[in-house]
Amino acid sequence: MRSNHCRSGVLATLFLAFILLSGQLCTGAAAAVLEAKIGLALSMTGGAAAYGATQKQGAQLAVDEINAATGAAGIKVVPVFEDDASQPQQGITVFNKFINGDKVALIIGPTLSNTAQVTDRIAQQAGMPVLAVSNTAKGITEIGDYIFRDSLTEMIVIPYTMKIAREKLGVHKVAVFYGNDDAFTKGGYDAFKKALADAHIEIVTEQTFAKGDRDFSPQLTQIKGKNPDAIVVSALVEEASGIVIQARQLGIPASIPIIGGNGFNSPALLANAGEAAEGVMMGAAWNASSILPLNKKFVEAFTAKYGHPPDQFAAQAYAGVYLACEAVKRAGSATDHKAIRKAMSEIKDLDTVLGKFSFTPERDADHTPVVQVVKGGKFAVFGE
Ligand code: 1QQ
Repeated sequence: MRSNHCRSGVLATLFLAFILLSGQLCTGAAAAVLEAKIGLALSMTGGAAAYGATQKQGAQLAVDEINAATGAAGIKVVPVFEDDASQPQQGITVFNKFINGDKVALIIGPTLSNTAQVTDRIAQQAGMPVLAVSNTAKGITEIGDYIFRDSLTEMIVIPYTMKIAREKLGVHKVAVFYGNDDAFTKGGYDAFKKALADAHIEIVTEQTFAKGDRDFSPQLTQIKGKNPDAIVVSALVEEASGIVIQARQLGIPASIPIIGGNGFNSPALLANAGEAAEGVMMGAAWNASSILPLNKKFVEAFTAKYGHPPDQFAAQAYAGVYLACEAVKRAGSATDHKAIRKAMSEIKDLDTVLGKFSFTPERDADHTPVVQVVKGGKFAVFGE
């Protein structure tokens, strides 16, 4: 009788503990918080520093929001920011530190495709998931099944941009100007070339430049002599700014639009080129005016925190941190890279500032692009 009583007491206690524990697990309120170290390799210095600066701001905002809601989200993010210096060699150093030193759950970055094409091989070999938030060149996710991206590629954005240019601006013959020593600018050139052929737009001349060039007048003089309807440019923002300024200085009129790719989507273009940037068009993944409820909240919070509105790179980095946390949360582990990789690949229709987000089977982003145009010193949606 007594032992029975005792046993039922023990059972009742166990039952109560079970109820309490399962209640906690369901609400997540007092469940153990999963701490996820995320390595972010972003360009803080070098040619891509303008992109890296806003990427870091976007990522930090997401980290702050997620950590402020840790109780509900059940995850605490510990970001490890490192500068990849816009250089493949420094990218390798940073990736090795993340993999072997910090032992992060996954890596976000690096900023440039030119760096990613070497660093991502190291991550793939080590079985470390990577989420690119700004690589748009072909061949990045092809490196292997641990490599993902939320950045819309040039192969998706450029054809749409050229279709709009042809239909809305009557562009039938163009000059092509591109950097021939960078994975992104070369990839953008390939994307332009294919899109132009598909849209039956004639190329009247092809000109090239190299990273760090400052004088573009010889090539622009050639271009001017061919009298194109538009100039399509595949360049990172430093060189893009110089090209835009010098084209107008050489007397190529604003009625001949300059059309760029992803490299043009930085406010650095507006700051560097000023008045000369007016009317410049570029393919993009995102525009600040997107009316998605999450986006409005993001633009407001970002502007309040930093005193200026976000750009596309900030938006993609912000979305990237949320995607990364979702994968870690679903994997239920910050160290099981195989499980994190699998969880990432299974993300479907997640609400993000980029829209409802799913990865393609090739681990790329897939959503509607937008064509931006510089109007009154801002990136507006073309035609709106
Ligand atoms: C790339 C890019 C750059 C223009 C931005 C970081 O898209 O290198 O792939």
